[in-house]
Amino acid sequence: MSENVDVEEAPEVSEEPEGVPEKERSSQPEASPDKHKYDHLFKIVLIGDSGVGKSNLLSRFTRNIFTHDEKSTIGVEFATRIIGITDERDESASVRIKAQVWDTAGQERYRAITNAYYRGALGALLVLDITSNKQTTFDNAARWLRELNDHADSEIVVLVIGNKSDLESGPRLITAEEIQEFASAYKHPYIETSALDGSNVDEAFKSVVEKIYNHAFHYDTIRRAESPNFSLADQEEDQKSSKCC
Ligand SMILES: Nc1nc2c(ncn2[C@@H]2O[C@H](COP(=O)(O)OP(=O)(O)O)[C@@H](O)[C@H]2O)c(=O)[nH]1
Ligand SMILES: [Mg+2]
Repeated sequence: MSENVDVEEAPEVSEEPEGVPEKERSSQPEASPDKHKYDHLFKIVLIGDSGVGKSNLLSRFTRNIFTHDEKSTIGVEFATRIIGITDERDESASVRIKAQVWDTAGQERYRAITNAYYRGALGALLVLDITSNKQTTFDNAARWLRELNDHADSEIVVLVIGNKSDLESGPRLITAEEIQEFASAYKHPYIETSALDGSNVDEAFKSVVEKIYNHAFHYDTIRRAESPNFSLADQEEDQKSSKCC
């Protein structure tokens, strides 16, 4: 699948939310060149315990960067990358989707993720660390799914990720079958990734984007989430006002 991922020459990293798709701004004189054009903007959130690799999955996907530093969490609220996907209803049509992927700023440590984080999200990647304690991982994963249930759109597309697959022969504590069983119980797909060596990272994000586009949502839902009146700026305000730590 990776050969279908349309990597931008310089994947874009944003610190400022932008709520309006490019084509809706195309009348503006400073409209970006073609390679920055996209058809839809999808907000996707990363969730999961601290230390599982959320920030590194984001930086691998958007900038092809991995860092061993524990502090990689601090920094961007979200980063974006445009990928090309196929429209299942018209396979000759290529659709460009801007994935706007939100990362926590470490609030998961305090269980203090705000509603604004989830608002408008069409997809969620629940990241588990295959080298973590099994019981804690599954207890917390169930809690993350409850949190999604409480705060996100009921139709949100969820992908369960077992990260750090490069440590397969090292301190792996949870088998693929065990995570698969957990994910299946919630009817979510499962994929193993490594932010370190890049395995399956593009595939994971692309599969969520494709599912959002092709299966899960009616066109209206996508339009509503993208609407200029649905305010990512409001989200930013909410986040600013709720930052506590
Ligand atoms: N071996 C390995 N280490 C990883 C991987 N992803 C993240 N890490 C390391 O795990 C630690 C936590 O990663 P980070 O992305 O900050 O996790 P977050 O707290 O979920 O955002 C860092 O030391 C990373 O270098 C991976 O795929 N393989
Ligand atoms: Mg982080």
